[in-house]
Amino acid sequence: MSETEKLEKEFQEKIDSGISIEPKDWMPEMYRKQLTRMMSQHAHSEIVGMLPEGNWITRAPSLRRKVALIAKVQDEAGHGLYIYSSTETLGTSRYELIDLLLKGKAKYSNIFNYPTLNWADIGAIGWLVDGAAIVNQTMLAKTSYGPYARAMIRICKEENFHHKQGYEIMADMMNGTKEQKAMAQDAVNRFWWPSLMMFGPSDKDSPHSAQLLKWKVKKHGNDFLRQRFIDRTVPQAEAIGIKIPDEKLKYNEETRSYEWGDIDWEEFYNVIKGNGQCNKERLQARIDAEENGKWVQDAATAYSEKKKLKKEAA
Ligand code: BYC
Repeated sequence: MSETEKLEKEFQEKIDSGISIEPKDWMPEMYRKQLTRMMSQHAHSEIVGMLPEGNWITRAPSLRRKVALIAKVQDEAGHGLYIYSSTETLGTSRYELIDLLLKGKAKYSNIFNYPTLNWADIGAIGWLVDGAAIVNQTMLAKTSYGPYARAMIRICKEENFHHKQGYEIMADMMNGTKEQKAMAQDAVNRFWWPSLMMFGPSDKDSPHSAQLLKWKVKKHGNDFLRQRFIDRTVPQAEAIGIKIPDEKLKYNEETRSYEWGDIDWEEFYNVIKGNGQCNKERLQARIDAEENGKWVQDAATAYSEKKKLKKEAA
């Protein structure tokens, strides 16, 4: 057995016995690479995810809703920063990762390439998108890489607030006028299927799942988590009178789980390749933010360099 094979064997044994992998531990280059890919995509999703919701801060229907939305958007920025920091422990700086995003070479969640057309969309995002994120991230809070798992624990707590405020918006609208009910239903009609796509392709079409499951980066496959989300969400929809836009949706008494329809995978791949409704707009917003904020970065760098020189001269 070669030295690398021995290290790989010990690494897998550590994972199998539930010991966390920490930044200074030996790890296969592929583990590092896969985690960097997945975590940076996640960090980018948090940052890009601020855009569709940030759009509605000035138009929130009450002060209470405005405060909650500002806090939520701010939380997403924090999530992005935790995850960029955790990704840096694998050896790639956030500047390199952000550069790839701005050059259109990095992925982020499909869901943020859909427009937010009215206030009900903010409710639907909190309820469905954060709901899907919680199902996925509760699993990731037990992932094998320590810094990612620890970031997820805090993030999940905050996502729970987001989910509740989203569901409350939907419940209030479903208790409102005929027009408000129609708006809430329309938002769910548009966001339901893209939310199911957030879990990624079906296991049989997921190139990364098998290895990530072996390394316990993922604790469950994409299909299992998607089903868990559906089983949790459908009763919530029924409780407030929302109809899930799926003619095939049916409760199966034997499996105690819902049967459901077909995802339009062509739409999914089209969106993640950059051809969704808002991909160009989202990327341009991040490029503008980077360019407009550059003077702040330059000023902070100049200040720290001046301070360093002063210290050296003293
Ligand atoms: N969107 O082999 P697969 C949030 C890509 S933010 C875009 O299954 P994997 C929130 C995938 O990257 C939520 N691309 O991959 C924020 C791969 O492409 P590459 C973000 C997707 O990694 C603000 C290819 O398809 N959460 O909650 O095993 C406000 C094949 O896929 C997507 C995370 O990022 C997608 N949905 O599994 C509110 C969680 N799905 O890299 C809320 C962390 C797949 O080969 N990530 N692709 O070019 C994960 O759990 C996993 O990476 C995924 C995909 C389940 C997403």
